[in-house]
Parts: sequence; C-alpha cells; structure tokens
Amino acid sequence: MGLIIKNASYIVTCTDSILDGVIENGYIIIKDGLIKSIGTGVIPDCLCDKNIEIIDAKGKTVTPGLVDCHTHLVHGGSRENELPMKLSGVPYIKILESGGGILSTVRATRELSKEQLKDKARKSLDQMLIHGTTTVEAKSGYGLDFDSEIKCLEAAKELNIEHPVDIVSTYMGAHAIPPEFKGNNKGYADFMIKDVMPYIKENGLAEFADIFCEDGVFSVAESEYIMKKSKELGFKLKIHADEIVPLGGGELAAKMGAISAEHLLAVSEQGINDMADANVTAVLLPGTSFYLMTGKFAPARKMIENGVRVAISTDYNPGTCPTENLQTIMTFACFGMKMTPLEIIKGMTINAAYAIGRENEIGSIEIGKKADLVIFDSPNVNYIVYHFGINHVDKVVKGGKIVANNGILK
Ligand code: IZC
Ligand code: ZN
Repeated sequence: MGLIIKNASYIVTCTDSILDGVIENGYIIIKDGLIKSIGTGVIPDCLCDKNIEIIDAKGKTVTPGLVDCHTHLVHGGSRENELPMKLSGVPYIKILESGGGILSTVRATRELSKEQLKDKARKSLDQMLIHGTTTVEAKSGYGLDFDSEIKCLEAAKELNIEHPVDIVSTYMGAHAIPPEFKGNNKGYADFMIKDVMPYIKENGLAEFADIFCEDGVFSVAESEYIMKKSKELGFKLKIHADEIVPLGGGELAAKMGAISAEHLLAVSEQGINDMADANVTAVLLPGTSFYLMTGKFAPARKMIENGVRVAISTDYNPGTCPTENLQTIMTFACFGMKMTPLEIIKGMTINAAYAIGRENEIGSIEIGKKADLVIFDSPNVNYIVYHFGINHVDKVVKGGKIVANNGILK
C-alpha cells in the first residue's frame, strides 16, 4: 500500500534544492513508509499504482512532520500555583531557590509510578501528534535520584515503542541540585557521572546529556566538568545556555562540541560567532520567553545573519512553557523574534532534526526520507502563523500512514 498527496497548494519541502524549498500545486508519492517522488502538476501515469490511497490537498499546505527538539515530556504534576508569584514579580530563580519551581515538579514526579508517568506523557504525545508533531526530544531531569531518573527514561523508551510519535531521549540529571545534595554540587555531579550515566548508557536509555547552566543552578565551570565527563561516557551534548543571565553558555557549547545550545535569550555576540564557527544549532524557545514575563526573546535575527542554524521548539514543561502545541510557538517566534514563517517552519523541521542528529532521516520532504508529513488546512504558510491559537492540522502522516485526521487520532 502506498499514499499519494496531490494538488497541494504549497509543499514546503524544507530543502534548499527545489525553488527555495517551496513547491506550488505539488504532489508527493509515498511507498513503504518513505517518500518516493515529489513533483508539481499532474502525476505521471507511470508513478501511479491502483493500490494507492489518494489525498486531495487542494487549498492546503504540506510540510514535513514537525520535530519538537526540546521538551521535558515526562513529569508529574503541574505548576499553575506559581501564577500569583509570577504576577507579583517573583523571578524564576527565586521560586526555585525557595524549593519551588523545578523542585516542586521533582517531588510530584518522584511520587508517581512509571505507569502513571506514562499515562500523563501519553496524553501529551496525543496532543503533540494532533497538532502536527511527529518526533519529539524528551529530557529527564525531574527525578534526579537514580530510581526516579531511570523510571522517567524507561517511561520515554516504552512510549517510543507504544506511541506513533518518535521519541529521542536526553538525560538531564543536571537540571537542578536535588535536596539530598543541597550545597554539594560537586557531590551531585560525581553521583551522576559515576552512578547514573554509566547505567543509562549500558541500557540505551538516552543518547544526549543536557545541563542547566545558569546562575543559581550549574556554573560554567561545573557545566564544563559535567559535559567533559558526559562526552567521555559517550553522550552527545546539549546545554540550556544563557537563558536568564549571560554566563557564556553559547561559547561553552562551541568549546565542548555540543550538538545544540538552547534558550540563548542572553547570548553574547562572541557566543553567536563561536556557535556559527563550531556548527552548534541554536534551539530557541519563544514560548518560554513569553511565559517568563520578562519581555525578552533570543536574538534570532542576529543569529541567522551570523550563520547560526536556528531551530524552534516548545520547551514543553510544567513550569515555563506548559503547551504541547508547536503552532502556537510559531506565532511567538514570528512576533517575538521577527522570524519569517518559512524560517520558522524550517526551524521546526530540518533544523530541529539537526538538533537531535536526525537530519538524514526526517525534517524535509526529499526522496528517500521517512514519510512524516503534516497537511495543514491553510492556503499558505503565513496563514498558519497569522491565525493563531487554533489547530490548523487536517491530517498527520507518520511513516506513510495517516495517524491523525481532523483532530482525531486514528
Ligand atoms: O521546570 O522550570 N528552564 N528548566 C530550565 C525549565 C526551565 C523547566 C522548569
Ligand atoms: Zn528546557
């Protein structure tokens, strides 16, 4: 069985090879879960096969399946209780220092069983899928002790098999200092390096290691130490860098050969240049900028002008961006960072695929790539970004099969 999508008003291929990555009045032919042919106008007879299901995408826009390359998918609880504090101006780090913030989610996560965590995360994956996300990166970091981190990573690994959305896992034990190591950052770092990470590696529970490099969390020196050890253990590196204070996280990402640096609201000019030179993908999270209430967004235009590859993601988490919907994030990326709709779509597809090392399999509509596609009930890309707060997805195709139709999972 195959699938043909025909008459699409626009196909945003997210490659640079075909007409700036956009085809008008296009078709896509899919076989065995892969993209077999792409073209414009009428489909040549020789490419058609009687056993093929046909979707007429007249008036619609087709993009690669969206890749959400930075989420904290598996966690317990929620943090709407922080809203009054946020409204009265209490800064994010102050809430964390007083035992709230990330640490309140750690308490809620430790209390849940693996099955309970999976049930909650599965609901999020369903939301992601109906909104067009076909691959998601999932960070641990709300368990912090050995058993709780492994429980969360195992939950993600099992969901990857059970749910249509593909999940790429990251170990982020270095998300906060747990209460049992309060005041002993070095002790916690060595616990992660000696006791947790080797087990994760042996059991294939995570491919990347991430760290929250921030004033009041992990310093640049501590981050460098943990990154060096993570690399020696065979993890690829990611870093939450320059989210609130300009510490030089962008520079550190480049120095350590990280695949990506994330947030970057306060990145320096040097950091931008270093990231461009070292080919570090910037993962920008404008939903978090919005939610932090500081009015500050990452300098996306400056990064693009300086040759940094820019990916965009939700940062889905219970504290600073509680949404699974990448379409809402598109609007924040446009209005908050002045990115064009085409730059944003690329940021959520091919550039996001680079941020998780999947650029050869997904992220663009190219012959031989996996047939992960979204059909938007929108006449063009600008319309999706402009008409915000609703779900524009008509159909989601995952590995050549329709997995969501008009907001309903199949
Ligand atoms: O739970 O506050 N920035 N980690 C780093 C977060 C935000 C998530 C949270
Ligand atoms: Zn994050």
